[in-house]
Amino acid sequence: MTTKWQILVIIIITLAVIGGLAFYVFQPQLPKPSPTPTFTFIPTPTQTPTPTPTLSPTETPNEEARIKELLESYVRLYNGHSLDDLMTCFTEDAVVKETNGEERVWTGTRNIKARYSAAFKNYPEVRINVSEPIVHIVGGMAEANCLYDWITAKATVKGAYFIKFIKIDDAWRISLLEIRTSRPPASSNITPTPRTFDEAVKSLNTPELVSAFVHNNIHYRAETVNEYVPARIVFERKYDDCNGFATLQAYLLRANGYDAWNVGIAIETATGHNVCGYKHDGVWWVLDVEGAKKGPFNSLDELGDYYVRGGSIILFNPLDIRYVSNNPFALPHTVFRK
Ligand SMILES: [Ca+2]
Repeated sequence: MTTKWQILVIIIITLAVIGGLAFYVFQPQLPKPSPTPTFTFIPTPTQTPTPTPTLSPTETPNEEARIKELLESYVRLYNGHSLDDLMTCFTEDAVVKETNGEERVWTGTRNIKARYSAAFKNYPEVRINVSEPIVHIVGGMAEANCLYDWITAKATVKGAYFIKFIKIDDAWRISLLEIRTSRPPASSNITPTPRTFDEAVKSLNTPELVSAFVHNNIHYRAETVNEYVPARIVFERKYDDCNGFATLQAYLLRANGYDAWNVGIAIETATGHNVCGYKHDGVWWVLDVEGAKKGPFNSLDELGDYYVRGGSIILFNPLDIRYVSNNPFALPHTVFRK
């Protein structure tokens, strides 16, 4: 005999089962949790020693690397005050030149040794730092620009080296070491930092200002194709190779009344070079890559011979370089020397 209560309980249970089934069937599809990623421990492979490449006598190591090694040796020997070994970095007839205000020159290793000997005696703790070398190889010759710090117990002097190298008996040697100590431009204690090309043309109105600005703001970058670009592009992209440095510096000077040119020396050959050359008080001066000032030269021939003896000399008016060209001879130019 079933009571009312029993019927009620059966109904409740039945409803609960139906409700449960319905929920199971129609439950919202929740995204399945993604499985916890498992981390596999990968053991570090055992280091197999890289075999040192050995060069057969016919192979030549990268010349740029060899020049940088020579620079490193120079710094190490200088800092060790190893006078005799330091002299082996130079050619017998090398020249060391200080172009800090008045120019001072030491020619030949005997005089150069005396110079370094005096420096080591006067500053027993002196050492140097050399950084950011930019090497430019031209056949059996090479050039490098780099920054240096000359550090003594009392002060650090900052400056730049311009170095020329020649190869003797398959070894690179320093034939010229030009030491340029940073100092404020004569006309102003602060180098203007123009934001636009037009501002640059107005504010960079002396060779000293152009040199300082270029040294601090434009970087050397080698090119695989010989590309001449307008001065404005060099200014805006902040890099170029020698012809871009020549165009920008000559443009800034010419726009401020200087007789300034992009001087191409032996540019039809692989050993060609471009500099900004300007005539002032009857002599020629050069602003080279990174603003390095050189000179004076008594004539344009002498200037050209400094880089490539007897090489051709082509003059480009920097204001006439108005488009990008891979063929300099398609740009307006004057042949000064064939
Ligand atoms: Ca270029």
